[in-house]
Amino acid sequence: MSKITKVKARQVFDSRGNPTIEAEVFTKNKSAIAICPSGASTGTYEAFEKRDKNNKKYLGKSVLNAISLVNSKVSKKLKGQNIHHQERIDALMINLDGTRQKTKLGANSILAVSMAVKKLSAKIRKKPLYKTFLIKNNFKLPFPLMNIINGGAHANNGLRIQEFMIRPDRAKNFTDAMRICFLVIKNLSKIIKNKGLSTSVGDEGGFAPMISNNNQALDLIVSAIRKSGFVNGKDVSICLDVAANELYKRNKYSIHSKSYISVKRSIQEYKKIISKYKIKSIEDPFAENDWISWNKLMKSLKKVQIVGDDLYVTNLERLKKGFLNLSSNAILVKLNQIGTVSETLDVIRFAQAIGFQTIISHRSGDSEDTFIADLAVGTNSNQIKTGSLARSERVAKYNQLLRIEEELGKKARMNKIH
Ligand code: 2PG
Ligand code: MG
Repeated sequence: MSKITKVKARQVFDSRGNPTIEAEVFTKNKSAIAICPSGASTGTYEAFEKRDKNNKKYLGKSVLNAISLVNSKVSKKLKGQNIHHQERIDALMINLDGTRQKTKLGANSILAVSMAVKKLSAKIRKKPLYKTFLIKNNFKLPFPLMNIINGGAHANNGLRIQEFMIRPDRAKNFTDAMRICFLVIKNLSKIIKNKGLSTSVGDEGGFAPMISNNNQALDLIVSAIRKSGFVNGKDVSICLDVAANELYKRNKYSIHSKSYISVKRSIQEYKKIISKYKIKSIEDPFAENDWISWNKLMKSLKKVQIVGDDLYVTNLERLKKGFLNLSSNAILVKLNQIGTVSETLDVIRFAQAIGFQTIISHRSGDSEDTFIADLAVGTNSNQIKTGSLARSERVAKYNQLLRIEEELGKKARMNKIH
């Protein structure tokens, strides 16, 4: 039996340059590290991210208090535990914290430890990480959802919608999926440049040109798909993350332009862009507490993937509510929204049992840690959303998926999307 001898945390930096937690878990002869990511457009019901809030140090963003709790309390609690007992270890941390949203220890400390435990267990068993989750064989590669134009809280261009993504729906394998996205992105870059706009990128590696109209962004993507020799809506589909929490005020939304309009009119506008641009997936079309509007949209659309992110925050109770209310048909899964690997797996298991598509996701503040690439394959998740083909913290996840595909060889298959 391999027992945990020590847990150590340290402050490192995420892709936005903000402090975050790296945890290292030790057994007698081995150790593994994991880094917690951080969001910008966070849901109210997400597990708590503990920061020092001391403006004199790192403008309030340091995580030194959380780190010292890991090095003292968490390390003491986990010492002697069997490294392969992930659920027990996660439960010990949940109980040690004792609050609903993990406010005492912080979900950022708990998650970094939880992921490091999972990695060390795989390392000791000499198994690739992706083989240690839910799936034992017949692994499938996820379709990438590449965020190629950034807006909302991830850029400063004034675009209402946060993420304009592409999904290579007819890719034969993951390598092919990457080739297709590569071509569209390179052509998009040329098109943006030719218009005299900037090709600088936002937090998730997508271009962030100074345009503020959703349709302008969609037109650019349609041109790039066409220029690459693909058919929009067939070979490549456009997918959106509206992040509508940020665009909500007193029962009205400013999704489609700066002015706030009713839910009824917002749905009409959604229908227009869906049919004009052949949009196949919309994440967070309405705000996190607006269950009724989600249901209205679900009832008025056919064959569109409706994804709950801030709505569910990878929380089983909220997912159950969404299922009962017919709120969506897919869930975005982010480990740090809930705070442990075990709870994340519970949510994925339930989502798959009720026929939801599962989409594993990065955060806008991310790191070189590629845990989510393995998680996507190890749970047969249909899709992965991890930014564009720019910024190493995004590309690292795609590169890990290419390695996994190569290792699986002939057995590798692409997942199914509705
Ligand atoms: C989202 C995410 C990731 P953030 O809204 O889906 O793209 O953004 O990490 O800022 O919450
Ligand atoms: Mg989102």
